[in-house]
Amino acid sequence: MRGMVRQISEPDVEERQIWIHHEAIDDFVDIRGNTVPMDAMTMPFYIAESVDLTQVAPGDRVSFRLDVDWSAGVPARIGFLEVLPGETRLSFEGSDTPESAEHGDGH
Ligand SMILES: [Cu+2]
Repeated sequence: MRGMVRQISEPDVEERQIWIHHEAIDDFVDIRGNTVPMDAMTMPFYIAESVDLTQVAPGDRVSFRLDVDWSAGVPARIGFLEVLPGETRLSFEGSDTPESAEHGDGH
């Protein structure tokens, strides 16, 4: 998945979270095993212990893998995340929070 970082929780909280405006996901599989497309949106994600967020900041474009285990206490966590080049173009088509509206145009 890809998206833009909006916010990162303080590093000392028990369950770290990162808010990402993610692109549309065509192949999200829900708890019943149904494939349910998800529109682009900003939402919080839990993060695996192993993921280093020290080089990640709001405004960064990122690529990440969401690990889903519906039997776990926290069913979905980001297990891998990397920062993409700043010029990476993301598509937030269908989103209720378009990138241009939040950041203004021209950068
Ligand atoms: Cu979402």
